[in-house]
Amino acid sequence: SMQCFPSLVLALSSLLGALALLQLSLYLRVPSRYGKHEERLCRARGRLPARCAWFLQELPSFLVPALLLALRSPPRLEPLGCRLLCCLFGWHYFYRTFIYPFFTRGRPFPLQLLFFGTLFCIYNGFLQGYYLIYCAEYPNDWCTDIRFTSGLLLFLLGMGINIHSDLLLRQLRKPGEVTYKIPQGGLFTYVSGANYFGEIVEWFGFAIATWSLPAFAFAFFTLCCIGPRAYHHHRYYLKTFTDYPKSRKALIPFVF
Ligand code: NDX
Repeated sequence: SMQCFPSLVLALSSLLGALALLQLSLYLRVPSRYGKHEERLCRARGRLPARCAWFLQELPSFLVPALLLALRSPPRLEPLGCRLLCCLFGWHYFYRTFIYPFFTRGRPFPLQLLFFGTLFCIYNGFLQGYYLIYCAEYPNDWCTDIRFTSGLLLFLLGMGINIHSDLLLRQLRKPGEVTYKIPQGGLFTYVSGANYFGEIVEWFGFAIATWSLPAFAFAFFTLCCIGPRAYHHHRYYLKTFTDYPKSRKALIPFVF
């Protein structure tokens, strides 16, 4: 059976942090080229229908931790804190892999980004799963620790916002439609990137609840990945719709 190598966790978390910075430098000025930012920037590129692409890309984030869990002998069931924390990551990726792709009305996704996205999900799924299943040690009363409870609350709040906002975006289109409209309702009343805001809150909540380096690295990566994208979405809307609500911010309600 596998064992915990703290230096491996440190190395992989640091690399994730470095990837986050790379991502920030790449995508602050130009958006990552999928969805509404694709057409202008790259026309002739292989694509896969959004449903297959999101399913394939996100699957490793669910499968890799599940495999690590299955491989562990004896299976780790204690303490309760650990078990719950593994479940949070699993819940999110169950939604993202087995529910979100089957309802999406997004446009076909570029193969090249799908390739990198899948690699990323294998990497991160391994890091988070390996840490929680083989390394993490929590005291038996971790469930009542303020970090666990406040982190869990943030996680659930963020996940709720993310899922609700994904739903609002989906309802902007009829099946088969690929046009862009002004998102309305929910947190979109305040920000253009409501789904991204939710996702970021969610992973910072997870980081606080697990109080772990890998989870903070992933929350930081998420911020650097979809934070700039929220800003580019916002600029796209302002340019495309003359009647776009002027008080709406890019990512953080009332702030930015
Ligand atoms: N997938 C996370 N980096 C990413 C895919 C891209 O889960 O090379 C990271 C994730 C990957 C990225 C992933 C990792 C880094 C990559 C990057 C590509 C390049 C980058 C690999 C894995 C890279 C280095 C250099 C480090 C190697 O047609 P459409 O698709 O635009 O339709 C959209 C629709 N919609 C509208 N419909 C009507 N009217 C409007 N106005 C509309 N606006 C949007 O709604 C979609 O069908 C849907 C959602 O669109 P959008 O653009 O708001 O969200 P999207 O970016 O597609 O994300 C979908 C969900 C969302 O909830 C988000 O929070 C979550 O996934 N997500 C996304 C990205 C990363 C991530 C979470 C995370 O880091 N946690």
